[in-house]
Amino acid sequence: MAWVLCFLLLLGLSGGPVSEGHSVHKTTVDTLDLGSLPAINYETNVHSEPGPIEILFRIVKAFLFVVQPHPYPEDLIRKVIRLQFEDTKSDSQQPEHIVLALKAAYYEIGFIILAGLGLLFIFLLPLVGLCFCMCRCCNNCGGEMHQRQKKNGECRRGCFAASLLVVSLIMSLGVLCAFVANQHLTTQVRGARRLLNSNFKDMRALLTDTPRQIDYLLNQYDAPKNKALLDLNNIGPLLGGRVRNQLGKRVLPALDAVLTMAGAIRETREALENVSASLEILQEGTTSLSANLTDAKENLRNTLSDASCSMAQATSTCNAIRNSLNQLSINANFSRLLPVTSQLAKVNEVLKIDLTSLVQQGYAAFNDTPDLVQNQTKNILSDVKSVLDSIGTNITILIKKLPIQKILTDSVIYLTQTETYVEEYFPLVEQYDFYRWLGCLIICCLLVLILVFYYLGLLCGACGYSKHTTPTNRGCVSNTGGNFLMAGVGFSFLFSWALMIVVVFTFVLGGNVEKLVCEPFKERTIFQVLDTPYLFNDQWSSFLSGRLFQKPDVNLTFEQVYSDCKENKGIYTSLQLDKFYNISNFLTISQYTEDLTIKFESIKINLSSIVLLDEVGKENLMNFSYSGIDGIDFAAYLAEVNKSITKVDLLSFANDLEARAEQLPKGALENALKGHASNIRMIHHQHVIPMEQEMKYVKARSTLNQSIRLLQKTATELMVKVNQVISIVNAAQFLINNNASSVIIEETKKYMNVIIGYFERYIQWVKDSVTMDVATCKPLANIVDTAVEVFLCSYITNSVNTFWFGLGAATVFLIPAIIFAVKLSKFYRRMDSEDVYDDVETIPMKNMENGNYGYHKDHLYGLHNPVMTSATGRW
Ligand SMILES: *[C@@H]1O[C@H](CO)[C@@H](O)[C@H](O)[C@H]1NC(C)=O
Ligand SMILES: *[C@@H]1O[C@H](CO)[C@@H](O)[C@H](O)[C@H]1NC(C)=O
Ligand SMILES: *[C@@H]1O[C@H](CO)[C@@H](O)[C@H](O)[C@H]1NC(C)=O
Ligand SMILES: *[C@@H]1O[C@H](CO)[C@@H](O)[C@H](O)[C@H]1NC(C)=O
Ligand SMILES: *[C@@H]1O[C@H](CO)[C@@H](O)[C@H](O)[C@H]1NC(C)=O
Ligand SMILES: *[C@@H]1O[C@H](CO)[C@@H](O)[C@H](O)[C@H]1NC(C)=O
Ligand SMILES: *[C@@H]1O[C@H](CO)[C@@H](O)[C@H](O)[C@H]1NC(C)=O
Ligand SMILES: *[C@@H]1O[C@H](CO)[C@@H](O)[C@H](O)[C@H]1NC(C)=O
Ligand SMILES: *[C@@H]1O[C@H](CO)[C@@H](O)[C@H](O)[C@H]1NC(C)=O
Ligand SMILES: CC(=O)N[C@H]1CO[C@H](CO)[C@@H](O)[C@@H]1O
Repeated sequence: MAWVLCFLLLLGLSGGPVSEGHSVHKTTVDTLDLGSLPAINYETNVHSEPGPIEILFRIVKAFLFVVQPHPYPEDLIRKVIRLQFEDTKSDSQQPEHIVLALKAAYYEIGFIILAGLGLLFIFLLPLVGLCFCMCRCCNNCGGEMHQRQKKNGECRRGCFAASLLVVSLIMSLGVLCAFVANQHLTTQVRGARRLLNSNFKDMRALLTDTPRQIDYLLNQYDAPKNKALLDLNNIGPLLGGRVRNQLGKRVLPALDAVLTMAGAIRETREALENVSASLEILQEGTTSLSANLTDAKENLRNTLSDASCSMAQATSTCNAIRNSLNQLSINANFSRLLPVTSQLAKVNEVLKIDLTSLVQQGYAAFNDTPDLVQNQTKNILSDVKSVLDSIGTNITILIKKLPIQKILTDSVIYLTQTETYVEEYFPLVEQYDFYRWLGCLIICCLLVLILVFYYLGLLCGACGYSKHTTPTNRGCVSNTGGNFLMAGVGFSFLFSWALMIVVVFTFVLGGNVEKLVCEPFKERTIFQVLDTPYLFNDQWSSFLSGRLFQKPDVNLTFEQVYSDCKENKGIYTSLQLDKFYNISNFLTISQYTEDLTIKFESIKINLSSIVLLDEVGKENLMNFSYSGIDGIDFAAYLAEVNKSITKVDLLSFANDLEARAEQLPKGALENALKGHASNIRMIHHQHVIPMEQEMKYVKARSTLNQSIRLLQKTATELMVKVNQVISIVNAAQFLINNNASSVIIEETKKYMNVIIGYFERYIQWVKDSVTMDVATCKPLANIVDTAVEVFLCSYITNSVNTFWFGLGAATVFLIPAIIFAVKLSKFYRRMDSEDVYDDVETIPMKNMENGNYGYHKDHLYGLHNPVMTSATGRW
């Protein structure tokens, strides 16, 4: 009991902090490896294997069930125990006592009857023996050495011999049974030391390993602490990274927009350049075409002003030609378009500032958030670390304050004392067991002696028997046999009462122990009695907790403790230590959490140093929007590009001209017109075809078209876009400067919860370990099992019960053995006289009732029976 108490103290004080249900980030916390608590290895295996003798045990148990079939009298035993512990106040309880005694007597009726019979045996048998002896001494009761011949003499003799043999055999079995039981107990007692030592070893393991387990629990504090420190050292990536990710949701799109805008600026410049270049090419092409066409037109006009055109047949044709002259001109006049040089110059000015690199700086600054956080939390970190150290120190101090060492030393001393005690007294026990063994052996030997007489008697009687001898002239062997039988009878009378005393004593004792302790222990009903409230102490509802903890109102039952320990649960659970030293109260992390929270809340992170886009960048953007590309006459450009090169197809114009010339009278005019037609065809081939088909021009047109459209698109939303981008950037910057704190607070909380989660996990683990795994109390159950089930029941009670069973059977059968032996000896022993036959062949004469009528004096035969004079001969 003392060491149980030690464990309670030890465990109750080994507390730590406890949590209040923070949201724990499982994934992170699960990486916290706390290892597994080193289990205590117990080696005791309380399991007695009696071997073949088990059959005897069962027979005895069956016999006991017949003797005492009542169920376990819980109420009766409660009342008896209560009486024991109550002050014997008054006589007013006398009737109650009587009722109780009657109930007990009723319960014990089987034992009482058998014990009564045993007592009867004890008192009557010596008395009967005495009477019988005296009776025989007076030559009565078969004491006279005369045998009456009877018709069925042979048959009776055979019957008696057989009966005696059977009875002797039964008795032999009984003796054997007693002998085996006696031997079994001694063997078991010799083997008990190993079981005892194993129990001691387990107890020692429990005592020495429990502090180790608790040390392990405490040392594992390093695991969450190191994990927390690691997280604290990585506060930049962990906390800063989270903050960056959160802010990034708004900051990165802003920077991306600026970057896009920078790209748009470069694109604009390219488009402007494309426009300029293409325009130049096209202008060049059209200018020379225009000049040639103008020349051609002038020449044609000069020709038409010739006199021959005023002739009648030619006038209409000439007029028609003159009217069509206007068509001989370029259609797409690129010289009409305003060039984009000023815009290009402005955009080039804008591009002198590298907006892209400014944006990259913004990205870089923003991505440095973790470093910034790391730099700005340096002081806090050391504070938090010191709090963690302080928690660890506090726990250690708490543990150091525990009187564990002293308690354990005490327990060990107690254990050592007990062990020494056992060491010292076990030889004594063995010695006493040897005396007991010797005593029982002697008792068995008494019976064996009697049996030997009987067996010898039977043997000699059987050997010495001859059909033809008359009782008076039976052989020496036969006579000796008879005497042996009588000797057996004598010893039976001598020893039987002593044997019966042993039997009755062991029967009442062993039987009751079996019925009142062993059986109910096996069925656990005995616990129901032991756990009855107020049984042993009328102030204590629970004796166990009252005794152990002075807190009797806690429902601690023997049964629960025993079965919990048998399942090898922790002592904390088995003894319901939570009712006395609630580990949850010690393991409260909330105070530490508070300190940590304060420290974390004081974290101030100022991200103002992050500049996403400086003023130059913004002005640059604005300058771009002022670049004037929205002033370009896109419609004019598009119109010119869409136009055909010339107003009419020059080839068909030339053909028309030739056809008209044909209508004119043959002459110089016709020839001149035909020459103009071929000149126009040449212009077509020289200029129009290249402009239509040459790559340079085709590309220039398409580039112009494409670039102008792009510029047009850019120009339409230029102001809006630039303003949008600038406002997005400003908003993001504002977020960083002002509202980042809310993000930071939120993320700090999450970060802190992760760290606190480590400790919660640790504490939960400590609690679980303490309730389930620390100081598993199997040895306590083992000790009870060893003491009650093995030593008391299996070893002692079973052996004792088997002993009295065998001995009792043998002793009881002494009575029939005596009767048969006495009867049988008559047939073996040589008689002094015998019935006289008138004729051997005829029926013998009736025996005379008295006198020596019909006797033949032995001297008539010249023989003297020496046994007659001996003491045994008179039995
Ligand atoms: C400029 O001209 C080149 C070559 O024709 C072309 O590949 C490019 O796409 C044009 N750029 C723009 C912005 O129109
Ligand atoms: C083309 O446009 C320019 C400028 O407006 C003008 O001077 C020239 O005469 C035009 N040429 C033609 C053929 O219309
Ligand atoms: C952090 O501090 C170190 C030294 O004080 C400095 O070199 C580094 O530039 C700082 N980083 C940031 C992001 O402020
Ligand atoms: C450690 O214990 C001391 C004294 O009990 C107390 O003042 C201190 O706050 C404790 N530290 C922590 C972190 O709880
Ligand atoms: C103990 O058990 C009894 C009933 O068995 C109950 O009335 C009582 O409240 C229990 N006490 C405690 C402390 O659990
Ligand atoms: C132990 O303490 C915890 C919290 O303090 C409580 O929830 C629990 O019920 C207590 N257990 C007992 C048996 O008092
Ligand atoms: C952040 O620091 C700047 C100077 O670096 C300061 O002007 C500003 O007020 C600070 N912001 C906060 C919220 O402390
Ligand atoms: C913007 O334009 C103004 C006037 O054209 C000029 O003075 C200024 O330097 C430009 N700023 C930037 C950043 O290009
Ligand atoms: C280009 O010319 C086609 C006909 O040749 C006309 O349908 C189209 O509308 C013109 N496009 C523009 C932009 O003038
Ligand atoms: C066909 C034609 O007249 N082509 C002339 C166009 O103008 C250039 C010079 O301006 C002359 O070299 C071509 O012969």
